[in-house]
Amino acid sequence: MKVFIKMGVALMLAVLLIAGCKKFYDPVLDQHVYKPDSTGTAVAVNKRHVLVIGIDGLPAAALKTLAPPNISGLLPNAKYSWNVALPVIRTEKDVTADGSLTVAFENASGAAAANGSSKLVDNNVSSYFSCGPIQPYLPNLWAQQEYKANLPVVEAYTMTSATEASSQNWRDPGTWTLEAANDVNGPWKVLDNRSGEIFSARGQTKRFEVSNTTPYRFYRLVVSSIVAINFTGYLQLAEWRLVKYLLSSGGNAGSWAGMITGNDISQHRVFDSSFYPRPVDSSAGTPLSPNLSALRLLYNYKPGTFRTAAISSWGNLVNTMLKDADVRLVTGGDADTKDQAVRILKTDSARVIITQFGDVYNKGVQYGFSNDAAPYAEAVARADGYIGEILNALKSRSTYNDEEWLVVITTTQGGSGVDRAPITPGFFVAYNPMFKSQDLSLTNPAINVLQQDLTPQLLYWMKVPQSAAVQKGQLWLDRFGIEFLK
Ligand SMILES: [Ca+2]
Repeated sequence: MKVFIKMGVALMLAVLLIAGCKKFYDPVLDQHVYKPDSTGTAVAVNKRHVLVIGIDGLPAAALKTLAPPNISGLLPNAKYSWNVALPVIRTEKDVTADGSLTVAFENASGAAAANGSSKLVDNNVSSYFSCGPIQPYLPNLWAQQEYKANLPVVEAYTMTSATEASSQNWRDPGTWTLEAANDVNGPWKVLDNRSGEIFSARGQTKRFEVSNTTPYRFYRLVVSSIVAINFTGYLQLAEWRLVKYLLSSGGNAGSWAGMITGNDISQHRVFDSSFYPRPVDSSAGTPLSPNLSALRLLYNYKPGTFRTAAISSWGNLVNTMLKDADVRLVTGGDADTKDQAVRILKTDSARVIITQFGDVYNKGVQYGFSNDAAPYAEAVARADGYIGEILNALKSRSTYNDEEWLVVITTTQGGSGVDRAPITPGFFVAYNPMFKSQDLSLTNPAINVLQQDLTPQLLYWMKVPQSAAVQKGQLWLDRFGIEFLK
């Protein structure tokens, strides 16, 4: 009996294995079809193609509510996700210069004097503010920064002791609070409370992190004593600086860099449309490593094998991020991008085509990234119409029936994706007529699709090996044989 059960199990496993293999080697989806050439020798005919359509600034929520016919029409034959998380990186910005300083007690010679209050925020640790005698102002001796626009969420601050040597540390602040308010008359919220602080050196910078998630108009450093016990002569301080943190996806540029490099922003570090990776708050950028590019990998794999095209009105995207494309078209706008994509599909032999549309994002910035705003919804519908025209051009190719196209439609992000602006999930739709419709976030185990997954899917489809440099994106199209095909 046991033997029969074992045989039965083995048979079932064999059937499953054969079923899996059959699909994995499905000739319809195989890359090479062998056809005889003029001498009768069988040669491989490469059928695989990829079309990427990126619509900047279209969050999944807006797409789902609007349900434009062309993108939605792909879903019955698509692997898709409505939950494409956007990689963000935490950076910081010194916002001291954005505020205007006032002090409770000015230097006797005025704010602009050698030791006036302007020296407290001049970003020079060698210059210092000095005032005194401070006795009448204690314990409410304060310096205040006011922000009239772009109210910052201050989450850290620094203080630098004065360089003046003769008084040693007697005149350094020893006990203070950092307080915040939206009205100069209060109420003031205490963000940080320090006592018994000692600056052990002249010109020493101390940094303090505070727990704050609220933007405030006023930030106030309230000094209640200086280091010298019972010494109420002079206060001296070289710098007081306010810092906010940024959660940045790098905006559209960071998103595209993620898609094309297969890396997240912590690696590619592209924060703006220069497409130069950079340390934050530094203009000293150097070009992105050329090896961090799906197009470069295609180009290097077998020169001449993969003709590629990049089409967008965003000049820097085409000429920097997508510079390895054989055909680079900087268009006059989205309508032109659509026309050029249609033309390329009809007349060119490009096997990987990447297009970008920017109007949806532009309308989002102007009216909000929601279909409640008519101009935004109209822009989404217009982009969807362009996609319809491009797909029609694709399907009317004379060679279409002998080709295998992976069509990817995706987005950058909802919201600007910079600073603390809300960043909402994007979508990723990978279409081929043979695909079984699947919401990837609902598979078991669920696939957490990321923007940088574009590169591994693209290279896999074109049968080009991944490189070590392109490593953060996850490959999931290779699960074809088991569950992905119709
Ligand atoms: Ca200074």
